[in-house]
Amino acid sequence: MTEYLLKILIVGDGNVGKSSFVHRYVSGQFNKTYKMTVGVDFSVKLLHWSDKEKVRVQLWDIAGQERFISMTRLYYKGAMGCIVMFDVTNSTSFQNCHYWKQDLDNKTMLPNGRPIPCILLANKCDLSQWAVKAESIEKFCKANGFLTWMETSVKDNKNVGEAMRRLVEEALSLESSLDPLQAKTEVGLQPELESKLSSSAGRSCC
Ligand SMILES: Nc1nc2c(ncn2[C@@H]2O[C@H](COP(=O)(O)OP(=O)(O)OP(=O)(O)O)[C@@H](O)[C@H]2O)c(=O)[nH]1
Ligand SMILES: [Mg+2]
Repeated sequence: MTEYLLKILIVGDGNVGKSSFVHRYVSGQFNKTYKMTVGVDFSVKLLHWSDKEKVRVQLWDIAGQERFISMTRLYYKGAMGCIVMFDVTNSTSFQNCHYWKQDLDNKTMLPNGRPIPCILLANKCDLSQWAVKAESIEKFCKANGFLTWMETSVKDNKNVGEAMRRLVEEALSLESSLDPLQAKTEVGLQPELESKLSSSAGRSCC
């Protein structure tokens, strides 16, 4: 059995639903109340990807409030994929996805020098007051090198698993085309990191 470790980032403005997304993906639950992330939260989900492969998805849920943004370089290191999220009822959070994508591309890359694969998520699609048109999202997605975009509702559990599946698939395909030794080696967590990780709800470390 080969086990892959994939570090996935979740970025975007504050209050767009990043922590809710991670919570839904890892524990299947949704919480209505907003609890601001401070620094970064960690979660892990173990996927039985195939008969021969397990994937340990390590989710780095990065605080979106402006005061935490100076730390991002530290958090991005070693990531193999990213979700950039905005809230469809908040046009500023959509416009700021440009900033988030640039921040990622400027501060991190894959071992082969290419940008890390990113999916753009239009969250809170259950709400009726959309402030962003689907055509604008499509255009923005193509112009900024995203793999794809999807509308999600963490509240209604729409496209949460699908988005993650697409991203993990892409990250795995890149990894195996890079360095077979690196890709096929069984990987463990760094001990100091492992102590900070929880298997369900994340915990702040900074
Ligand atoms: N209607 C609706 N509300 C949502 C959805 N996803 C998240 N929310 C709500 O949006 C609020 C913010 O969610 P969080 O997940 O804490 O936001 P965040 O992006 O992690 O914010 P920061 O930690 O500040 O960066 C919470 O009150 C959630 O219940 C959704 O799909 N639909
Ligand atoms: Mg959060």
